[in-house]
Amino acid sequence: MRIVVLTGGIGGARFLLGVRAYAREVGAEVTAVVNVGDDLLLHGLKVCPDLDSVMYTLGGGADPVRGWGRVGESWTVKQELAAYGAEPTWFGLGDKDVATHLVRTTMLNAGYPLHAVTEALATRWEPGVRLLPATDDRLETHVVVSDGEPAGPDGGGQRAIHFQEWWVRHRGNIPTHRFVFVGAETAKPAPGVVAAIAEADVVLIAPSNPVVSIAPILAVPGLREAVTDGPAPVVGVSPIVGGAPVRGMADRCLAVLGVECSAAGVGRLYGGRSAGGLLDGWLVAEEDAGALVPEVTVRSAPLLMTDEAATAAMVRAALELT
Ligand code: GDP
Ligand code: FO1
Ligand code: CA
Repeated sequence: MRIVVLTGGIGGARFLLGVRAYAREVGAEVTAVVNVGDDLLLHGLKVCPDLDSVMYTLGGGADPVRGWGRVGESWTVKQELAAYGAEPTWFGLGDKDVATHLVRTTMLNAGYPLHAVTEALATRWEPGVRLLPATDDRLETHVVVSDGEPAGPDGGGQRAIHFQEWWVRHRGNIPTHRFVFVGAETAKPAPGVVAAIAEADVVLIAPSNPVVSIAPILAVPGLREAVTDGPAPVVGVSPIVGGAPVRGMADRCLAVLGVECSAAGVGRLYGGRSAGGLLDGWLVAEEDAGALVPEVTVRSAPLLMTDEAATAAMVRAALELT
């Protein structure tokens, strides 16, 4: 059996722990297609938060409290950069984490594409899952916000900032108009992505942020079509439980789109595959049983990823929808 998972960072990484546990039980192969929209260049280094969250989590090296970065981290580099007044001071790279970005950036500068660099980094972490970036090309999520100036005839009064600035610096507490996936139009799926989807027995949409984790993956031309026109059933797992994201910023992101923060709201945003959308099946939490998504089979199960066994049970319930 071959399982493809479309995934963001922290939520997706936790889900993948359950997918991997299930896959080990039944002898399945897992490919994770990971969002790169959060990526940024910082102090000359290429940082890929979602790829790193997945790699560190599956490799046993993630900080379980923060969810991002390395466990047992120290912050000397961050403090030294601050002492130089080097901007941005609102985004911190841990010392251990910096080593990952140094190796990645060196390989990228030497001409290796991101998927090859990701594979090389993963040889150390042995995630037990094939990790593929959605694209090797630059694709960054930017956020159009009000700049505090009065709107002019040129439609002024707005500016676009990087997703990390919107989230980490402003915590999303800034008048926000829309999300833009810069570079998406010309991006190509990374080698292996379309083939993995075409050969999959099932495509799972992780309970990741639909707006800034899953949407930028699907914005890569050809990738969405590979999923919607492919042979494999597509089952999504709701990231919203009882009307709230368990953690993270999905509520703020959905509000920007005017989408209700509910399991039904996200299910309808994805839409039914037979109605031009994405999903054949949609797994919601027990408290959200009764959520209706036109043209989609909806079932409920406990959806809190409290531990690997509970998460593997979620995966089993999702696969029962196929
Ligand atoms: P990020 O890239 O680090 O923001 O991580 P993802 O996009 O992969 O996942 C973030 C989302 O995971 C959050 O917005 C939550 O809605 C969701 N999430 C976190 N924990 C849980 C959980 O225990 N159960 C479910 N169903 N969703 C969760
Ligand atoms: N999140 C923060 O809230 N503050 C930080 O300083 C920060 C640094 C950071 C460095 C590397 C990395 O991989 C992730 C980092 N994150 C930080 C998390 C990140 O901003 C977001 O949670 C994700 O991009 C959302 O998926
Ligand atoms: Ca993310």
